[in-house]
Amino acid sequence: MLRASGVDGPEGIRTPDLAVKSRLLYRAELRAQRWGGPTRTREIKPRGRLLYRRRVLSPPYVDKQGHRSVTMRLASVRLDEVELPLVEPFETSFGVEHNRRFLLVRAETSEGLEGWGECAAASDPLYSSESVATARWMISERLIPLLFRLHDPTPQAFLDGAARFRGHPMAKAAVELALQDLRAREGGSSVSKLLGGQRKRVQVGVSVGIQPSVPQLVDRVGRYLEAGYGRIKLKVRPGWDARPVAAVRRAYPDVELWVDANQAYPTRALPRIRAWAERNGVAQVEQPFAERAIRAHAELARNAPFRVCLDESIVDDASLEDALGARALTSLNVKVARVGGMGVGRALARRAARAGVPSWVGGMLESGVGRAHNIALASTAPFVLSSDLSASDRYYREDITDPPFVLGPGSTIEVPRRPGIGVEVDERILRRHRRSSRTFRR
Ligand code: OSB
Ligand code: MG
Repeated sequence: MLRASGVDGPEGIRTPDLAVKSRLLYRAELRAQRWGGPTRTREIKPRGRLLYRRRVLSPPYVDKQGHRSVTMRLASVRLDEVELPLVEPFETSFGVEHNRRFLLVRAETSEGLEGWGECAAASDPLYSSESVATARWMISERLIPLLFRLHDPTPQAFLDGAARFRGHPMAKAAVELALQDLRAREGGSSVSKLLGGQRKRVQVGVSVGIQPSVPQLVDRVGRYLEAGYGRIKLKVRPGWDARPVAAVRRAYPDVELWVDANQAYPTRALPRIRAWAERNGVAQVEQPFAERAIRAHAELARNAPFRVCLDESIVDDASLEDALGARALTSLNVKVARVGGMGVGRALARRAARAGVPSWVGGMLESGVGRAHNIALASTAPFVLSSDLSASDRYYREDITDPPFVLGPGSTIEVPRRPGIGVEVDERILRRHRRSSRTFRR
């Protein structure tokens, strides 16, 4: 695979020292300062275009699958901020969301092919430290300029270049996903196929937010079961655990029940969690303790009759190695957003599988764009447990992609087979929900 070359240094990008900073990066910053204003829709006019036109196309290369292909030429990248109303509020231990605000990345090649990626960061840094605002800055001020500097912007070349910037995995993932979609469309295959996905349908479940009352929760779960979901994940927190979990178990004796606390418990709550989870036949307890509390998770997992799943704790391969070494997880939630891309997500799931730990794909209430990527990932071999990927109508009355994802037989969702992510963004619907848009050109 070709890596960044030519004007770039061996590590893919020059140091952001003013003296050696590339003209492009510097210009992008100047432009961003000049245009500012997150709420206005504006086009950034191409400047200094001649300089880049003179660059020659690189020779064809042969990718891993053996397809001959020509280096992708990125013409523009659009960054949209969208606000979609949820069908109902989603409450977790860290807060309640009524509308989901998120970023969309649309990369376009000079041939007019487009690739879409979604950024899972929410308005506030509650799930992790990223937010829409930090991701917007990272993408527009660092990642897009980096992208335009790459000689051949494959997903891997992009991630290699972006690796020198610490953190910001959700911002990085959004761009990488757009490149994955683009690369798949260019080769006329689906993202699933490109990743080596074998499944035609993926096994899914539904994540149920904290409800105003226990009867309302039981009713909500009942309607999801009627709709055909075969696995229920309840959001829990101190004060919303033993009672609601017992009520759901009593009402639905056979349902596969998982719980997710999003780090809400102090480690001293361990015996109580173990007791109510065991008593109610909970199959999996997800991230009850803080991200760094590896030992507490290991303690909970020891001889437990349920799986202990890590979500927030696993952010890269080092954190996975440490957690595996400590036996702190018996299930892995893989979110491309949290780990900084599809490539990393797959690698983590494979590593976990080698250690005998099953994986599944987690969700962040994504729109159809992010969900399509997640479904493609879930179609690959190491993902063996049901994923948090529900039908479009569980999240949004009106999604921005077409066709909608629907729940099929046996609590499954069909993996799109068409090129790329396999669904199209409806620009008319998108415009209705768009709060800002900026287009960057090389
Ligand atoms: O921890 O899985 C989580 C949503 C927002 C933030 C964190 C989480 C979630 C979900 C949503 O559970 C699952 C879905 O997208 O269906
Ligand atoms: Mg979780």
